[in-house]
Amino acid sequence: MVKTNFFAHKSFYEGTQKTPNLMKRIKTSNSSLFFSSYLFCAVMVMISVSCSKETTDVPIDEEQIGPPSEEEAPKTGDCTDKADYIFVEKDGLVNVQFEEAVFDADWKLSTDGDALSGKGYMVWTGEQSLGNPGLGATSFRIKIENTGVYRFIWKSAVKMGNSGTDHNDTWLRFADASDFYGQKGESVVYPRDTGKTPNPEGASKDGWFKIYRSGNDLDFKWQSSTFDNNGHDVFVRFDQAGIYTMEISARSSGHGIDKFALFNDTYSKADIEAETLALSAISCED
Ligand SMILES: [Ca+2]
Repeated sequence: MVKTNFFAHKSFYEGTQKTPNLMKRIKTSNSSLFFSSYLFCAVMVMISVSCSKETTDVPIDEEQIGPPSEEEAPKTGDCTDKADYIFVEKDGLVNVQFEEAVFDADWKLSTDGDALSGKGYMVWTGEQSLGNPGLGATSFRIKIENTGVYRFIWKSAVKMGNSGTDHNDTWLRFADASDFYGQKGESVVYPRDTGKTPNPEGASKDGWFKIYRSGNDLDFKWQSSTFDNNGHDVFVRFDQAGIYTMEISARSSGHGIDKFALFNDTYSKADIEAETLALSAISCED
């Protein structure tokens, strides 16, 4: 556009060799047109730059990528790094999105299906570690105000194969809690290598329980058992208020975990399954 106008004005100037006054008027007129032309083009360029700036500099809202989040945990303090997260128990409940921790690269955040919540679920895609806990380990710090016994439960799914008895478990440990055990009626079992007995049938080592889900309904459900073929519910006791560490590590590939909860007898399993309770607040200050 600039080039076209420039040559159009040049040819007009070259074709007028009449009198000096006429030349002056023509030159003045030509200069004026020339200036107007540049001004017009400069304005057009500015508008163009302005327009392209508006379309390219709009920040992309990361929250809009993927499925919408059902709920957000409230955060207190300068809380941007997951490594600093402390989940704060309130009124006898710890309610946490499992993906809110720092994970090994072989734990993949996934969002397929309808039953997940939060930003998705974590699924182990690395090697299986059926006999040895510790592979792909991560932890959640939990601040307990109300001491006592809490039941532990997570919401998990079999995301590989079509059998409810494979790809259905992950290791769990509460090493600094006052107690960590499985219970079914009068039967109470403790993890192996803690010095406490009896121990459950099936895998257990170094204070870790194998925590499994059962049944051939493979999609996400709230169920956590230990002790093979004799499912014991899982409990943790905290005698002192303070910050405790919950550890998990990979056992079966293809086991997906969406959320977990610890709850005292104020709540029932049905309350947790309803998923209407608020997520635990996240603090980043000890
Ligand atoms: Ca989740």
